Amino acid sequence: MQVYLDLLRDVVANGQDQADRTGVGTRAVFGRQVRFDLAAGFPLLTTKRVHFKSVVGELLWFLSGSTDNGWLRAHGIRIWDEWATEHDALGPIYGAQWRAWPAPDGRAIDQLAELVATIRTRPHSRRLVVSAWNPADLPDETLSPQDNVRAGRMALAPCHCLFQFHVANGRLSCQLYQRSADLFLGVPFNIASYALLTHLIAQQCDLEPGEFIHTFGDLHLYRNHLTSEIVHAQLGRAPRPLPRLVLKRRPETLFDYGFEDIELQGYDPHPAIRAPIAV
Ligand code: THF
Repeated sequence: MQVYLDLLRDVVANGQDQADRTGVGTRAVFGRQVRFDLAAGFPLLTTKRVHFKSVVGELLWFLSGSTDNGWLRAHGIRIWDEWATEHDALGPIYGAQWRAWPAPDGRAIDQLAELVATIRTRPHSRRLVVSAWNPADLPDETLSPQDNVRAGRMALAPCHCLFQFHVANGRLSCQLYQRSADLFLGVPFNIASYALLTHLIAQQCDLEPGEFIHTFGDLHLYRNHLTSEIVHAQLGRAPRPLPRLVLKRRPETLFDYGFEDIELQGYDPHPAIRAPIAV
C-alpha cells in the first residue's frame, strides 16, 4: 500500500486549497490513477486499521439493492448515518442505480445481473460498464442531503460513479472512475470495496481476480485532516504485508453472499486513526 502513501504525499505537496460544498475546505489535485494487482494480496490499508466489516456490509448492502440505512445500522455500520433522514432513507443512491436503474419505459435495469451474464457469455465485450451516475436523480447541491431525499432525489451524488470490467488471460480486472475522493477517510474504504467486488464477480464467472485500477477526478484531503495527528501521523508509518481474502463458499449468485462467506486472513495493521467526516 505504498502507493496510498505516495498519493497522500502528492496531494499534500501539489494540491490547491479549495472551498467545497461541505464548507470544510480541501486541498485537491485533479486526475490521478493507481493500480493494485489483486494476486499480490488484498489491498486493505495496513498503515491504519480499516474497519473491514463496514466495507463488507456496505458492499453487501449495495448488492442487495437496498438504500435503507436501517439495514446498515442493524449490522453496527454507521458510515451513512450523517446523510440519512430520520426514516433511514437515502434516496436512489448506489444500490438503487446498480440493481434497478429506472428506464423511461418503466423497466428497472439490473445492471449488475446483466454485467455478470455478459462476462460469462461475452468476456471480451468492451461494454462491461456499470454507472451510478443517473442525472435524473442527482441531488440539488444547494439543499441538505435530507431535503434532497424528501424530494425523491439522492442524498449525495455518487462519488464512485462508473466502473468497467475487463477479461484477459482468465483474469478479471476492474477500473473505477471516482469523480470526488476523500483521500484520508473514504479512499481506503473505496479501494477495499471495489477489490472485494472484483473478487466476488471473478468467483461467479470462474475467473481469477486481476487488477483494480482506481482513477480519480477531484482527489482531496479535507483541511481538518491535514494535521500532525492525522495525515502526518499516517505518513510516518511503514506499510506491512497485505492480508489475503478467502471466499469460503461459492453462492448461487452474486446476490447471495453473506458476511460469513468473506474472510480476511493475516491483517496486522497499525492502529486506527480517528478523523472527522465532512458532510
Ligand atoms: N463523504 C465524505 N466526506 N467522505 C467519504 O469518504 C464519503 N463516502 C461515503 C459517503 N459520503 C462521503 C461514506 N463513506 C467513513 C468511511 C466511509 C464513509 C463514511 C465515513 C468513516 O468515518 N470511517 C472511519 C470510521 C469507520 C467505521 O466507523 O467503521 C475510519 O476511520 O475509517 C465515501 O464513499
